[in-house]
Amino acid sequence: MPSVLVSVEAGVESITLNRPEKLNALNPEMHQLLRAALERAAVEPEIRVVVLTGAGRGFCTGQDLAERDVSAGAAPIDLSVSLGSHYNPLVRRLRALPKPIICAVNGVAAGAGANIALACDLVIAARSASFIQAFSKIGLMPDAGGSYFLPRLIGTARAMGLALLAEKLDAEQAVQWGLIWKVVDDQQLINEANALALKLANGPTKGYGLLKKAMYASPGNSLDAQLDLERDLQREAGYSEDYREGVTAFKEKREPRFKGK
Ligand code: LHQ
Repeated sequence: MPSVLVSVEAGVESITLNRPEKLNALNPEMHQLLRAALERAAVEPEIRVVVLTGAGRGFCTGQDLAERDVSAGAAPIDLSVSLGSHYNPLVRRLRALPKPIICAVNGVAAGAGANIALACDLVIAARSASFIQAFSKIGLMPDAGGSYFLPRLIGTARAMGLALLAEKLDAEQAVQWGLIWKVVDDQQLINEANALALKLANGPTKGYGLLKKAMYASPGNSLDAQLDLERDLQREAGYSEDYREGVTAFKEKREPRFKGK
């Protein structure tokens, strides 16, 4: 079985990390397959939403630690190499994808695995899932965007607590803190993720891409800059077929039939 499973149906690309016996810890092959699936989602118009999840009892526990030779005689490892070649491009790809990405966190999300989830647009989690900024347990600091996402999502006090203590944050608490969108019963996770995905797959894809740009530019912008950006992006949205359809449907008192263009 491939270590990342990919399927496309009804406008939804489903990506499943598939190394359950290692809680989907990431190795170079998985990075390559994951990135290829996301590149495909970026270019294929029939894909209008992505769902990312994990097989088994874990979502993803970050870097595969078994791959690192840290024995006394081994040469020091330059971790910036794998961040530069794998993790940073992955997080950038997730954020810049002009289509919504739902992360269905099926179990523990640790280290870079937690932060890959946070890089997605809509995070829903099974009630038994948890998030661990595990880095400090192995002498590292949050990466894969963690030091960016956490303070912005939950504030510096909570971000520092999670990063320093590396304690498990359960899914319920993650929702209460505003780290993720929703928690659902374990058996409902995939149904719920697919229902959200289908809804988004029939939505105004182009508009979704534009709103992602605006939302993710916001933390680094002044109000003035953000207003200018909204003006420019809304111009683009206003030129879309889906805007015409949306307004027409409103006037005709019916549901819109968006084409994603
Ligand atoms: C694993 C892993 C794993 C290998 C579970 N690797 N095998 C990015 C790029 C560049 C440089 C460095 O850093 C990074 C960022 C990172 O992501 S660093 C890695 C951060 N992740 C961690 O430190 C998490 C390590 N895992 C854990 O602490 C535990 O597995 C948790 C607390 C997540 C779950 O504990 P349990 O439920 O007790 O499961 P387990 O520990 O028994 O794991 C099950 C198996 O999965 C086990 O294998 P085994 O052959 O003994 O059954 C683990 O060794 C394996 N596994 N995570 N990251």
